[in-house]
Amino acid sequence: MSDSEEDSQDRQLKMVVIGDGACGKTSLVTRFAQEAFGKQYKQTIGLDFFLKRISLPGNLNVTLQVWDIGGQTLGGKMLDKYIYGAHGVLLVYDITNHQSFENLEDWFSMVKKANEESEIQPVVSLIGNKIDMEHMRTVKADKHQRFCQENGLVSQFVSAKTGDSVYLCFQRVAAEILGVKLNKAEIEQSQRVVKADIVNYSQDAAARTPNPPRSSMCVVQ
Ligand code: G3D
Ligand code: MG
Repeated sequence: MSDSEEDSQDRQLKMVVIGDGACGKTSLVTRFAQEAFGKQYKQTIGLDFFLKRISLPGNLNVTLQVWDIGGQTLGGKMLDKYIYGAHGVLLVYDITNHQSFENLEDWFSMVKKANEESEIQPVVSLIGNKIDMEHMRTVKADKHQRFCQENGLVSQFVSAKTGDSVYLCFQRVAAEILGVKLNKAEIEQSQRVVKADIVNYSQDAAARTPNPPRSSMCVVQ
């Protein structure tokens, strides 16, 4: 069976990456596209998305259709169309840029509005990018966690620069969409660029801890 025939049998999920300019969206999707895990990466010339096949527990393969919104800003005319029908939305901000965090309310409202008439309600994940710049952090982790809890978002921290947790971040959103649980071993494998121990924060622990370690994550259902 050829690759393309195999691909067509996979479940395909639309994932849209949004957030302020310069928060690292293009870096994130480029890093993900280049990860050695999936050989099936194909650049779709002339379109704004690429396809990448990933694996989930239980030998489940899914093809992600990843959309980078490019230079579009809040209020951009085409944005609704990009977001419409997304299964997953990665809401990205830069942990060293407070304004990019403040604008999340508006980005999130846009997601809700764009999907008002859609049958699909996307899984939305809040992505704090640039954790390699922890020393320049201006958005406290507890603010991030609170925003997740208030809005039911999947909380994640990544570095598009080092690759830290990038594959995992897409994998987690896909798993959440399909109702698949990732176990600790799978999370560790996906997070293999991180040398430090992985701390898995429960929602409560994260809420009580003002500054959880940078590799911590919690999934807010
Ligand atoms: P955008 O697509 O959201 O507009 P880009 O953002 O991916 O173009 O990234 C904007 C700038 O942030 C780029 O720097 C890029 O290298 C940097 N960047 C992206 N992700 C990270 C990260 O995780 N860590 C660090 N330290 N920098 C990051 P330049 O200088 O090229 O404009
Ligand atoms: Mg960009």
